[in-house]
Amino acid sequence: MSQERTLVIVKPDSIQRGLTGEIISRLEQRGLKIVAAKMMQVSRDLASRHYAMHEGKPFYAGLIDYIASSPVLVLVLEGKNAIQLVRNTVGATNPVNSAPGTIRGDLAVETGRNLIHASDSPESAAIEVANFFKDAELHSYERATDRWISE
Ligand code: IDP
Ligand code: MG
Repeated sequence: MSQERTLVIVKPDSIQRGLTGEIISRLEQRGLKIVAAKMMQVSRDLASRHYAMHEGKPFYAGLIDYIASSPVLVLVLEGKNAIQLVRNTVGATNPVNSAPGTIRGDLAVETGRNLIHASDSPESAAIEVANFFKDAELHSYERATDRWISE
């Protein structure tokens, strides 16, 4: 499997609860490389593009309110199998079902406040990264540890 890039949003509840460092730390310690990061207030327009696939669902209005309610930290993480690795570290959508050891399984209690977004496929990752970052904001670089993380 080649290198992948995936979009992570550290959602408003994570920032409000002071969990930003804890969450980034878990992803970084997994071995993933941060290739982009910014803090931003998500506009309702950007929120509706990002969550377009959920339009019409009962939770949609609340979801847009939630993601636009307070600043977020948006990251692009890179690594071999990064998309699935991050999803696994994030845990199931409903924290009631998220395994202990996952971000949601350790730090969250319900779906509407589940702390973090992560892309779910190569197709959605490509769209989501482009929704939040310009190409010039994505940094390609080598780390001295890369060969100790991937063979
Ligand atoms: P994911 O974030 O695990 O990929 P999705 O099914 O793509 O989950 O849903 C996107 C986001 O919408 C969830 O992370 C959560 O914030 C919110 N959401 C999904 N289902 C519900 C629900 O039933 N009630 C409240 N919020 C929901
Ligand atoms: Mg999703």
